[in-house]
Amino acid sequence: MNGQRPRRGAKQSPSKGDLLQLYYYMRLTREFEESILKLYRQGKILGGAYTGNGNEATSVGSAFCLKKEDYLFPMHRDLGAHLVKGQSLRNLMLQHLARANSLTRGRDGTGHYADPSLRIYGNISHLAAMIPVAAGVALASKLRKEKAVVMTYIGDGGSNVGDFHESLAMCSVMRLPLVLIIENNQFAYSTPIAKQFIVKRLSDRAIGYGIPGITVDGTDVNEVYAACMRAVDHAREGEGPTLIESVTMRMHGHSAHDGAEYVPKNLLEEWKKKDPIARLEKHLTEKKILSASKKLEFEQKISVELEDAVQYALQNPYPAAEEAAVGVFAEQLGIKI
Ligand SMILES: Cc1ncc(C[n+]2csc(CCOP(=O)(O)OP(=O)(O)O)c2C)c(N)n1
Repeated sequence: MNGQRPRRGAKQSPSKGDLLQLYYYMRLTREFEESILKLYRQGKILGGAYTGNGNEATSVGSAFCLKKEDYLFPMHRDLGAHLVKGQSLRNLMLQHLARANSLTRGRDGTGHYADPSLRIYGNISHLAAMIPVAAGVALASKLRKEKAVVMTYIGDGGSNVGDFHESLAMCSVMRLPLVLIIENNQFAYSTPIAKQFIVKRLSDRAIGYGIPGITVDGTDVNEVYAACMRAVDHAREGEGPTLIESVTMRMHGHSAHDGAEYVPKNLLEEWKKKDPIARLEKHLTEKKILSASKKLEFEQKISVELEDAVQYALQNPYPAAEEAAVGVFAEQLGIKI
């Protein structure tokens, strides 16, 4: 813990029921992504396919701390956060398969989809450009006295972009309800962290803004949950932002096209031993929270849900060619310039 301390008081360890839910969502996230990779290799996904393999405890454990009225701004590896915030598998599958009735009406595959009805807002491709938008929503939440918290994410690479710092400067001074999570997954595309920064912990950057900063083991969902719960509570009580660094490993390439030959094999082997799902499963089994029959029940449920989502999405058409410019030009939106 660096800088200021966030307030105590929030429930900082998940209940048994919460732990089972976290396990379910982490497995659902991984298996959804596996099916996306399969569809990509079959040539059914036309753009990129990004996975958060290794990052499930972070994306799921963080979003799990939010309430319905809170705002979520996920990055490209945070599919688990979409699911926890209430997005359906069918919608996510339609989106990845770029179908006409998807969230972006088939204009985009992965990455830039939003669902304002769930208070999930879209990832902006330019790294860190989403943080000022999240900061703006946090300001709106404060001005409207909503008591709603804004949670957003950035990669280790993206945390070097100016927008990251400018947003933290503003949020700290205005005590805006923002929780900013750096997903330090060791690589920004092919650039290892040793070539990106020389601070030991990226959460040390919080000191410069006088806000709480904490680094957590991103393979341990209990740690992620505890840190995020405190940060969310701190923000909701009007105490301002928190910076959380979650240390994980990007177990796949940058995107499905990237074989990641530049990642040393022994590094991957080392991190594989800390797999967040296997780790939680071991914990839950040892504590007798997860029985063999419950595990089987989850496996069957996930398999049925995924099959339904894939079949449903594949049955839906791509958008018509003449739709391409709809919603792009002001006149079509009825806006007079
Ligand atoms: C400002 C900016 N620079 C470069 C890129 C190209 N780019 C897209 S993703 C990426 C790597 C991002 O690494 P990191 O922020 O660590 O997140 P990760 O993909 O590892 O989760 C790069 C360089 C971009 N989208 N925006």
